[in-house]
Amino acid sequence: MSTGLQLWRHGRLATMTSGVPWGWVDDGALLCRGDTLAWVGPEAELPAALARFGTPAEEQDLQGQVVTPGLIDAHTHLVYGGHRAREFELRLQGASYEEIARAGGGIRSTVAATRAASDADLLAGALARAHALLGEGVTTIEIKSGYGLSLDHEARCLRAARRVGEALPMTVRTTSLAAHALPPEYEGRADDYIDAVCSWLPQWHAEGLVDAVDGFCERIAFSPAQIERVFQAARALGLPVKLHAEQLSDSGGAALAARHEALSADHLEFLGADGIAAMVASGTVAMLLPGAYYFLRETTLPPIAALRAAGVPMAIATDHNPGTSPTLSLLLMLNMACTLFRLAPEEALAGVTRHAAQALGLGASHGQLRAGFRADFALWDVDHPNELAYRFGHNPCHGVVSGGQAVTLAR
Ligand code: DI6
Ligand code: FE
Repeated sequence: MSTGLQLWRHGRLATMTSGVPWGWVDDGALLCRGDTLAWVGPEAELPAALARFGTPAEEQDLQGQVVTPGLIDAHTHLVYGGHRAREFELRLQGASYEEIARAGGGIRSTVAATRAASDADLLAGALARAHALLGEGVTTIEIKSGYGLSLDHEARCLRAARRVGEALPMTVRTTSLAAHALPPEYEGRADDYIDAVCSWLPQWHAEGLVDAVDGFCERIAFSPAQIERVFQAARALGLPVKLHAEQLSDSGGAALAARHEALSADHLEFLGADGIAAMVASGTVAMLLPGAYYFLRETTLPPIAALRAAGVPMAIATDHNPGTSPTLSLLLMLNMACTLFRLAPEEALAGVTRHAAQALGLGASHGQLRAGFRADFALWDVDHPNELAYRFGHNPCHGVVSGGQAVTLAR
């Protein structure tokens, strides 16, 4: 009788479990049962493992390829209509992101394009973007809404996000970011809009569309008091929260997020010592988004050394969105996290595996090659995992396994 076990042998494994650097196993094997890793360890211990688990139905020789956990992009805005190449031109001519936003462009222009897009177009755009990420070994993504900004349009975006997870071999976590910007019909009535968001949340939740709730706490978006109300509504539904905090100024957003036991506080260029202390106390992950830092030509760096010294886990994501980070390369973000933010390559890889999983509340099931975790992994044509952060504009992903199933990568 088939054991249903699949064995992958002779890999060089960056398991990304904590302990040894990279969680390194020089000649290792992965034993999968269904979508889960039943056992991971050195070849020398494989006979004992097989005596325990039985003979595998299938066996593959990885021939020394480097294996990492499937990568995790834990902060994306993948569902939207249109793009903002014209706004990019305006910024190159001297207009600032904030000026464009205040003049009704920026996020609002994407809201108009998103509302005008059909469900099919929204899904097609999101699928194409998610597919590009998958080709770089990304097996888990977070997708935020935030360009619909009404009961119906936000629901359409969240449904598209859910459908990405059904159509592709990826784990998708959805996040409601209705508190992203003020829609034009609420001009001058931000508090009324926040009331509306709080009343819509239970409806999206009842439809199973929301895994977490986010907000944009910034002088061009919502105040800490307004975000607090959204968080209260989220937590009343048992939903975890996260926050775009301290991206353009220090508004105390990280401390507010930490008070609500946020999974992550994101951006953090203007994070101060109080915010760091609050994040330590609540176990909130620092989500670093070097693509937005680069594309907005920010000059204030997030306080990496202080976060590291305080032991705050650091995650890295694309922040893919049409305004401030139109990238679809998580590998490029690894490079930028090292070159721009001075992370070590191993910290960067932990930022898109173990710590990214933690930022999604998936720290006990995703982001490490470890027994009991999901059998998501990526195979790389590199000598060492530090090359993933070293090269840029280059994709050495050679294979992807998601939930124990090999994924066919279109090239
Ligand atoms: N911060 C960002 O970088 C994105 N959203 C946010 O709150 C930008 C969104 C956009 O400009 O479309
Ligand atoms: Fe974002």
